[in-house]
Amino acid sequence: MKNGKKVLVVLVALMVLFSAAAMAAPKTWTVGFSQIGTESEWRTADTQSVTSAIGDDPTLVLIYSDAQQKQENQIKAIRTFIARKVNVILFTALVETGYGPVLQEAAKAKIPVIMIDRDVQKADRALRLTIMGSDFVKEGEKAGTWLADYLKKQGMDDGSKPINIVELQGTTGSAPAIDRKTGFANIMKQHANWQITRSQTGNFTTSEGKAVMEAFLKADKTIQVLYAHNDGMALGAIQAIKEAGLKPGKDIIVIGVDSVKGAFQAIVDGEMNCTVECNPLLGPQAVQAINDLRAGKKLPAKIDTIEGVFDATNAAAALPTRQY
Ligand code: GZL
Repeated sequence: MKNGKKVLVVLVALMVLFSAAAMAAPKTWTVGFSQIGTESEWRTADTQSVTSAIGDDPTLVLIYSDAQQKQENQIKAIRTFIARKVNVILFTALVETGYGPVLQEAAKAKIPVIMIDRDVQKADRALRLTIMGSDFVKEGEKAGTWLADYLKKQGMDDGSKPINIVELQGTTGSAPAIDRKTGFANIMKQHANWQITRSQTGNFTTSEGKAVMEAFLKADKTIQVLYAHNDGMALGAIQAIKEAGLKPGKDIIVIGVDSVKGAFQAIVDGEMNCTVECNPLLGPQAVQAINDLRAGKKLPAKIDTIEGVFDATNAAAALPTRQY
């Protein structure tokens, strides 16, 4: 074969190879991620997991927004993502309501929305593709079930004497606050002598959890149990209980949700009794969902995370391997 022809054959072969490679390699996608803030250790771990998982994928470009716990900032960020024509929006809803119009705008712009952690209200769920995260109702039920078992083992509940419970709620209107309250109430239905005598939001922060518990303790000297919708508020309440001259974990049973390291340490120190796990490490699942979307796959309506319950029987063994 003449040299000229050989060169032509090689060139054509190279062009075919490159075009095949180009076809196979996923197109670079831009991801708009609207996170709600930095209110808790849980949130910090969640943000770190999602942003590093996206950062580790060379075919994904991240535009990140921290709403600083303000819904209007989230709505502005999503509008910016739409204006910048991102390929997909990742979004944690600060509260359940108020996102319908901006989700309509994303749908109109044909930009898919994947919810992580907290979902929007039922009426708006047709506007987003899926929700990945925990079952907050189950978390509340796990907290109530653990308490029933513990009270029984301690011989503290004969089924008739009142059990005085106070509750530190999460951010008012948020999915975890609504659902963790519902889940715990589901278990309370089996215990007519249990009473939630005081219930107030501590907004998922340690400082507000401490302040509200201080007020509870001033008003009520007969508190037996604290159910906090996250460990951050429980840890703040533990400070308030100690400053009131009481022993957290003994004089008052302390239950939290999240399973952050601080809760494990408090359990090991005997100052907390139980934490229900809520896994923030959603990054790998988020990137998997984006890649499935890019490959044209249909996403499931809900992508669940696996979680446990920790107390004095298993916290010390688990603490060394905890990632958040
Ligand atoms: C739950 C998450 C909650 C955590 C809190 O998935 O939305 O928000 O339980 C965090 O610690 O502030």
